[in-house]
Amino acid sequence: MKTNLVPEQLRRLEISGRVEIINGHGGLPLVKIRTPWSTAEIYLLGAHATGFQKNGEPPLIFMSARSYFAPGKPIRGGVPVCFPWFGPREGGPGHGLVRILAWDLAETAASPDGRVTVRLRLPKESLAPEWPALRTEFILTVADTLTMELIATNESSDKTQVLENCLHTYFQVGDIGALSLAGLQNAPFDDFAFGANGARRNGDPAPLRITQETNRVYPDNAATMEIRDEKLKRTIRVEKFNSQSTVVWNPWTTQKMPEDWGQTEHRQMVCVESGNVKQNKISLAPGKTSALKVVLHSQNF
Ligand code: TA6
Repeated sequence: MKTNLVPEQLRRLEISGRVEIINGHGGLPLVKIRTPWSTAEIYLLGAHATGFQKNGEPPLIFMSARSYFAPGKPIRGGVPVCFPWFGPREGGPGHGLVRILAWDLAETAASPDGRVTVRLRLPKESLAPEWPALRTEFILTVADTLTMELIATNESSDKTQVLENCLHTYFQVGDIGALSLAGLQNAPFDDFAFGANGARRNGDPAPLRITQETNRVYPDNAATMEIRDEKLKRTIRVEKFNSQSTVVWNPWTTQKMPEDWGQTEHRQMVCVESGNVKQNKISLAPGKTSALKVVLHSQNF
């Protein structure tokens, strides 16, 4: 008897030619999506998108070759969903709980033009008791762009919940030395590289180039970012909604990294992360909803 069958309650959400559900790395349930423009994939563990690629283009999303794929462990690369906190926390996993929890696949849909939407829901009370009655969903819409939405509703009757959210996207690049990042010129940022402990710095007038360990949180910033890759000859546009924080990160060779990271992988990636973190954290009143949305576009040149 094959033991690695996909459970029936998942199989029934498959859509012929559009949505297939398989056991991915580590035997973890993986939703594979195909559209007329692109392919994508997302693990139920952490609602973690691990791939998006437009037909005829290199992958847009970076994945570490050394990533774990195991319950309770974070996937390295892709789009970590950071929630209900961002960054380190005494006694808790980095970047919150939801990235190491199993989400339910709530719905799949394909529109007549071929666009695919996949909705994942965090099992009820997964974040209790500290964050009770927080209905949390992640929606992935795949077409010639990739749209990701993290939606949290405070269903508590009387408790305001203080939250951070962030879609921590790892982008695949030709070489880190061939990049320039536009959209944050002159924007002040908090510097967390080389132990700078969040020192506030003035922004650079020119588009950002990554030439060393870079770990910057740009507060009060809703700007669209553009990643220009002179090696892959493409521009990636990171458009965001309901996000006041942008984080730019590359560990270079100096940030101490865990064993799920390859020594030279910093050359092929940059993180441009969109959310509401640190001074932009959210106070979600009873009955209110936060809806963080990121749309990824790419264009060859
Ligand atoms: O967003 C930048 C950052 O906070 C870095 O400090 C680095 O730790 C990165 O996130 C990766 O975090 P992770 O928990 O995925 O190892």
